[in-house]
Amino acid sequence: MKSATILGARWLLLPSDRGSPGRQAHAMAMLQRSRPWNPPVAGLAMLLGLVTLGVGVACRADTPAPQTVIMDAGRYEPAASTVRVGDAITWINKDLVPHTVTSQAGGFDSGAIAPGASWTFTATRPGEFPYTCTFHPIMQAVLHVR
Ligand SMILES: [Cu+2]
Repeated sequence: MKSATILGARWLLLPSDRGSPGRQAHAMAMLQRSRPWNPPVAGLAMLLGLVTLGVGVACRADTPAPQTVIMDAGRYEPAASTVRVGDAITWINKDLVPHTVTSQAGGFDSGAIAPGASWTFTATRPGEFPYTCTFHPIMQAVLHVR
């Protein structure tokens, strides 16, 4: 508890803690003098930590489920998908013939995806990426990356 208290106080003193050894000594003196204040300060620091942790957990719960596109009967379903940079999206070939997922403007190209196989792509840059199957150009869809 004592080390946590000191850590909490040091963390709050950090912006004025840089610089000359004299200043650091001053900061240490402040630390000594403010000892009766330390428990609430440490409590506040811990509370801030918990709040930050809570926000992190909330954000993680907010992330969408892994995205998939089904290739079947010569179609991509859905024909439009939206992901964020860093998100992964998987195409699953449930058709009887191979297909590809090929961005017309570049950016990604799965190569042949055999029947029953899948291909996963992780978006690295934002943009609109219309894509097609090089074997069946009538197959058209678009991937939006935000
Ligand atoms: Cu195809």
